[in-house]
Amino acid sequence: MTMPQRTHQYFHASLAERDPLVFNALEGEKKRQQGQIELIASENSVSAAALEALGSTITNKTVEGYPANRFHGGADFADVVENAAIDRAKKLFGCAFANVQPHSGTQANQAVFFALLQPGDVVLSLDLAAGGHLSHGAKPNQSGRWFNIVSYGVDRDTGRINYDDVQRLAEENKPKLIISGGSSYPREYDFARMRAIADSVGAVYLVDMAHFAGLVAGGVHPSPIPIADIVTCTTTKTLRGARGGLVLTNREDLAKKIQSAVFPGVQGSAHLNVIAGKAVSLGEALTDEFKTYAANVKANAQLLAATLQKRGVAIISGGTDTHLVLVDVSSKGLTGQQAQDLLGAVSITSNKNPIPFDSARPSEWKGLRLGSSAGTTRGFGPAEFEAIGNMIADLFDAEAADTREATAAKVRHTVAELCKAFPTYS
Ligand code: DSN
Repeated sequence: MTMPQRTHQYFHASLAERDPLVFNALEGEKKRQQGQIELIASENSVSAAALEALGSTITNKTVEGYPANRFHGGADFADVVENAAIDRAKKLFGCAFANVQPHSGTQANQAVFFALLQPGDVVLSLDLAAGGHLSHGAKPNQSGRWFNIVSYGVDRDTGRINYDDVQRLAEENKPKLIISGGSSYPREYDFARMRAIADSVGAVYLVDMAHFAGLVAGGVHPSPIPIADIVTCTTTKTLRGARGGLVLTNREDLAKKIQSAVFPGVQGSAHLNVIAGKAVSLGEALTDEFKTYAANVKANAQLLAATLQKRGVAIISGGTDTHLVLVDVSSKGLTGQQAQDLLGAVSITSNKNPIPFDSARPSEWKGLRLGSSAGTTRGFGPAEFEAIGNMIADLFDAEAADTREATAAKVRHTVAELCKAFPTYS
């Protein structure tokens, strides 16, 4: 029996044949990634193996529930994949329980809120402008709408969290949940101090390690797992995995609540292709090669910060303990948007960011957030990161000196050479 032409097309025609618009956009994005230096701190590149898992036919499978306890039949391979992701996450982070279904870090946090809190409960978290995250209580987010958020910040002169202030706010407001973590705080958190503060007011302690999870996995950053009640993270960023979230804990009582908060609390069926991608990435993170990568990420970020500082560019908190460098570009007379545009014009990708005590208006933000993960994955080492720091400083200085065209042309050429010398996907 021959297959009807239409059915044959459906299962075999390539994306290029079937949907040139989407195909061309994806090819364009691949070339964009290849031809630019990625410095956005939340970005990275998954392996070709993880990419294959993400694009696999397991995307067709519907499952609700958890391995060996599904609502739908035909879940044997789904269980193999999800169990692999769970086992690898537990081994990698040394925890007793892992939920690998959250579609994102925000949904992982949403599940924690759903598991532990009632609307109106008090949550103490890092202020967005001081480096916090939207899902920890920012006004436009569900967390900020439904919960009573109290924010702690950083000291103006050090750029570091003032833990005495956190203690005071905890005593005054009696939060049910206290959170460490965020999107642009470049320093290590004092997990032990935060644990003591949480204990002193009977709060649950959550660490959102979205940004530095890969550094924890690689053994170059302290782990919050033995200290916090619950740890959430994304699987992207430093962990360089398929895009999604995890919830981890050692507390059996909380694990049960988390399990039903993720499904059926805030999510429906699992995205098995993403869970397969996460399983692959978590397996990769268990290797010695990953440990080397993680050490390099941190060293490269520190070198990038030091290079910029040497050139008179102010770095918030004076440096970094992670992959993330928060630059105060007002030290060179620029706004974050201007700096982002200057870099973007020479194919260096970054994002404007508020710095502590910054304006509420994004157009006035003074910060530029940089990260070393994607470049390190690509193979950039100390020489390349020093060159990147100097190119950025050259671009900033050229604005004041009015030599922007010549400088931009020179930098564009060097960026192209670097991208050619360190190729990504074929
Ligand atoms: N939280 C955003 C960031 O850090 O860029 C997205 O992951």
